[in-house]
Amino acid sequence: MSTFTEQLKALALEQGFVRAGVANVGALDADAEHFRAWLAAGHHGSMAYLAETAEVRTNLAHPSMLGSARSVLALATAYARPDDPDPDSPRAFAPGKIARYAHGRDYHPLLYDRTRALKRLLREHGHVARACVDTMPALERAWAARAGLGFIGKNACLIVPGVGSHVLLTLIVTNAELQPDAPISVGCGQCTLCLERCPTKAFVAERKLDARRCISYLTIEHEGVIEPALREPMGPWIFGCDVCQDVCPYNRTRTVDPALTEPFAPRLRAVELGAEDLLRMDDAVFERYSRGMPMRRAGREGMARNAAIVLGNGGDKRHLPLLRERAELDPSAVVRDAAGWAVQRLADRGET
Ligand code: B12
Ligand code: SF4
Ligand code: SF4
Repeated sequence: MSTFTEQLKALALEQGFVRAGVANVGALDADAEHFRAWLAAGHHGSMAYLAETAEVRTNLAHPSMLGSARSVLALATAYARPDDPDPDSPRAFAPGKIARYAHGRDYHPLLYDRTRALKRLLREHGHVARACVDTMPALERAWAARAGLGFIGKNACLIVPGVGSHVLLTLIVTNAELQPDAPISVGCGQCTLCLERCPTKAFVAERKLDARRCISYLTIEHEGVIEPALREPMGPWIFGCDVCQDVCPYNRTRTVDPALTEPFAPRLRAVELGAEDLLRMDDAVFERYSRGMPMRRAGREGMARNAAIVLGNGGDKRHLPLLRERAELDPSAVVRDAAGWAVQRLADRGET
């Protein structure tokens, strides 16, 4: 006879999660300290919501999460696809790169759907349950590590042995008393590849990221002008960045059934439309392009800004007429600034 915890985990795998683990919701002491120091150093940049909800993030039994919480079920969803464009090919996109997790549909509804049956089972047994899918205030990586789902790599990502770090996390917080798993003890060893290869040198220490320098933050979360010194290192990234994960040896040995990652199959608009198309889009076209896609978060202005920088970095002078036009006529001062920078950069490089 399997225990209730085992039944829940088996159901999680049936729903499409690749791993499930359980932790008790006792205080996250070391992680909470790390998190507070990270906030105090200002590494969160303009993501003020992280500081505003700091207390809840490390305490799932906080009244604004689930006052009666006893356990958390941590779940991993794999998203890397065999048909993802080759990250090493400069022409993978035309031109410009979008992080793997964003090639397909917005993942939030998918992850919520995958939690439904689990919450139902918990409720049928008289428990209450709340799902956290990225947007709820919980320190998801730290809880997942405590639940033995994987370990935190030097790149700050949760790495699931056998699967890698290309996973999205989901938590189900419940008042059920579930059987906790032990955290796992493997780690990065002597490897430092991610720290060395980060294009913007965003890691201030192992597992400590200054988000203000991270391309993912700059291209997705940051509104307004991007600091000029960080534009060139952004290279081809239009939305998000995968460098510190794509160099990781743990992502070269993964064995995930492609059927599980089917919802993340690249959509044509994500792989066929590139920086040039994005820079041309007006609000109405962007609204259609980004419908149901993660790119919507950056907005037309953010995506056009990123696209202009990528075209400047691309070195192809055929983009000069478009960049000059946007530098003059784009309704956004942020995009005009980025396009003007790109024109100057192409002129300075003197390439064709
Ligand atoms: C804000 C945020 C960002 C910010 C800041 C990222 C960061 N490293 O802090 C930005 C925009 C830069 C970002 C980027 C990305 N993100 Co993000 N992000 C979040 C979010 C909403 C909050 C993260 C947070 O609280 N950061 C604060 C830092 C301090 O906490 P943390 O990174 O979670 O680290 C904890 C543990 O690693 C541990 N820890 C780390 N170092 C140390 C050291 C010591 C000594 C100790 C004790 C503990 C410890 O404790 C930390 C908390 O204190 C979470 C969702 C969530 N609700 O948690 C997603 C999340 C972390 N992001 C995710 C993803 C997929 C990404 C990207 C890969 C997207 C992309 N391709 O562009 C990149 C990866 C960049 C990177 N290397 O971290 C996934 C991560 C999945 C995974 N396998 O780890 C999450 C969990 C979303 C999800 N639901 O799946 N993200
Ligand atoms: S996502 Fe890119 S920019 Fe951010 S830390 Fe990783 S390699 Fe650096
Ligand atoms: S690249 Fe190396 S150091 Fe970085 S997370 Fe992977 S194993 Fe750890």
